[in-house]
Amino acid sequence: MKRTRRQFLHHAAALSAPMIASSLPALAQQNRAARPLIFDHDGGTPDDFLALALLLTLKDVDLRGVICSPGVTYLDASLSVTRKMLALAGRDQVPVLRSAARGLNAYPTPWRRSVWVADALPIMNQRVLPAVAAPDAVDWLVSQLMAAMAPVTMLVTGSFCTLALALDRQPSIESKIAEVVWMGGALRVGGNVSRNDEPSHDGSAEWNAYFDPPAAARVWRSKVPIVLCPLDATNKVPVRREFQQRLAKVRHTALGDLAGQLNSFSYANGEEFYFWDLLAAAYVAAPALFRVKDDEVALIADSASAGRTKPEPGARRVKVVDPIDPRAIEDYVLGQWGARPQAR
Ligand SMILES: [Ca+2]
Repeated sequence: MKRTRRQFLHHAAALSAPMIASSLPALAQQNRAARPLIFDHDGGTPDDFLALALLLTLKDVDLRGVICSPGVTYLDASLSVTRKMLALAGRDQVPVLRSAARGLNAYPTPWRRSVWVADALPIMNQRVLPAVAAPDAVDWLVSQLMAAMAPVTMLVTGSFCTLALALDRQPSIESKIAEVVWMGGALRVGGNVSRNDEPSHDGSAEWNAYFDPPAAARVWRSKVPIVLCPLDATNKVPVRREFQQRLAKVRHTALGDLAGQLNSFSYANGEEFYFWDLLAAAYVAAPALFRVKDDEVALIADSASAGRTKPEPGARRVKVVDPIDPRAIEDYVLGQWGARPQAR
C-alpha cells in the first residue's frame, strides 16, 4: 500500500511526543541498518577472511549473504571457514553460498593451501556446526537481487567469475546493484601476476582480474557502478610488524583474537603482504578514510596482457579509491576489533 504524505503526517501527529522521541533512535538505527551488502570472496587466507572479520564488526551493514567463489583457495575449506567465522560472531543466520563458477587461470597452489590451516585453528572449532549443503551462489544472487527493495552494494574480493554468470543469467539485476566495490586491477603500477608463475603473461595484470579476464570484461560491459580498490591503493598499506604486534594484544574480543591468528598467515611465504581485501572492506566500512576519483579504464580480456586494467580516455568509467592516511586505516581496523587507541 502506498502511503501519502498527508496520511504520514496524520499518523505522525497521532503519536504522542514521548512516543516520537522514543521511536526516533529506533528509526535512526533502522536507517543505519539499511545498508544492504553482499560479500563475494575467493577464500584467500588471510586477506579475504580478514575482510570478513572487519565486516562482522559493522553495526550499520545488513550482511545479506556471503558468496564463496573459487580463486586463491580450496572451496570446501573456504565455505567451512566462512561458516565458522559467522558462527563465532553469532551470525549463523547469514546465508553462505557456493559458487560453481570456474576461473580460467588457476592460482599458484602454495597460495591456496593456508585455508586448510585456518579451518583447523582452535578458535574456529569451539563449536561443531551441523553439516549443510551451501545453496548455489548464482541462483541465490539472482533471486536475492531481483527481490531487493533497494539497490544492494556488493563487495567482491576475488574475481568476477560468479557475478558475471549472474549477469548472463539475468541481465536486469544490474539495476539492483548500487555499486560493486572490487579489490582488483592495477592502473598506474605493475600487476602482481609474475612471469615466474605465468611465463606467457607480461606482468601487467592483477590476479583477481587475471583469474577470469572474460568475467571481468562481462562486468565492464554492464552498467553496474564499479568502485576499484586497485594495487595502486593497496601498495600503500603494507601489513607492518607493528600492526601484528598491536593485533596480538587484542584477545578480549573474539573477532580481534581471530584476526590476530589469521594475520599470522601474512608471513607464510616470506614476502611482503598488504591490506588487499581488507582495504576494500575498510572502504565499505569507512569511506571517509579514502579519496575517491573518477577514472576511465579499459579491461583487456585476452593476449599477453589478459586481465590488465588500463587507464584510457573514453574507456569505461569507474571510481577509484585511495587511502588518505594508511596509518589511519590501521587504527580504524584495529579499533573495530577492540584495540585501544595508540598515540602517534
Ligand atoms: Ca581475495
